[in-house]
Amino acid sequence: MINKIQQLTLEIEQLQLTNETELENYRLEYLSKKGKIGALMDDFRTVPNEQKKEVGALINVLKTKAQELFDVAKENLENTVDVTTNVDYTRSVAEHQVGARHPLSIVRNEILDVFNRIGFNVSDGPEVEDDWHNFSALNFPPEHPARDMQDTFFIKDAPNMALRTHTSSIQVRVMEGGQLPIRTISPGRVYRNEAVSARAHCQFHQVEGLYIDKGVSFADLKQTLLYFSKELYGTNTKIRLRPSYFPFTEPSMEMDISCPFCAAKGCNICKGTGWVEILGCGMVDPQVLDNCGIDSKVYSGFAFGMGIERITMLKYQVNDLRLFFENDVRFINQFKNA
Ligand code: 2NM
Repeated sequence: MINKIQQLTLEIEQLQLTNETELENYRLEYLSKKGKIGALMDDFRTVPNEQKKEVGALINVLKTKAQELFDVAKENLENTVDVTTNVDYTRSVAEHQVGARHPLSIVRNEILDVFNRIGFNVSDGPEVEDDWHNFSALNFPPEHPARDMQDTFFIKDAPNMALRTHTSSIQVRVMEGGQLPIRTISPGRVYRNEAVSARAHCQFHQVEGLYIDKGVSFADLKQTLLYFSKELYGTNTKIRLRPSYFPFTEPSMEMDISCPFCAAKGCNICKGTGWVEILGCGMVDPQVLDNCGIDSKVYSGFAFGMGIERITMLKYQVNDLRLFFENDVRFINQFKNA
């Protein structure tokens, strides 16, 4: 009898109860009334009286142990997630909802990328500028209309200071720095005193470029801008230069690209002409070089400037400038995958 009890104890200690079926079989085989431990109770009746105390105690220890094994296994099973159910535990967590980049930033980065690939660095400067860097060094005569209160935001109590009207002011600082040659791109926000409408705003963004070295020619200007246009609008893009005027360049030009929307056949975006204007450019006026401490007898250069809003409106067919400055997420989120 004692042997049998020890035998059963060993037996249950070796069992593995790792699922519902094993657990239930264990319960039936050992714990139920007709199970192996229950059968011991029947045998117990035949145990001689003088041994009953000892054997009874052993049976009780076994019973407790068997019940404990069952309870622990059951608890473990209940706390274990059943990996056979229909849940994919290898799936990645829900994607974090991030915002979209502003369309002006997307286009600015594209422009910077194109020029970065041909050796231009990026330069930056203050948005509040003095008269010299924004106007005088750039050859704006004292009576130029841009110097008028009507066109420029001057700083109250500091009449020599204004919000920059173009990022050329950055390039004056680069030129004054005297590190030649110069190949730089200057992106930034600029300000003009204009009534806000769908087509005009008191703030907008520019990218200006400047290349100064010995022997920089008009041919360099044309090829650089042709490369830029093809990179941004596709390899079939053509460019056209029209004479224009800026105080800081001579000669000065406005550049059109063949309309990227209708392959220059004529549509409502190019107003039937097949061309759309995207930037102004020219050879830096020798006087501007000299103003900035660069010897115009030794060095020459070209410069260009464009409004990022204009390029972005063309690219994404945005028809109201004000959308860029309202930061309405319904507008911005449309550029999530751009
Ligand atoms: C434009 C058009 C033509 C320009 C000139 C300069 C500088 F600093 F070299 F004088 N920077 N950017 C320039 C020339 C800008 O924007 C329509």
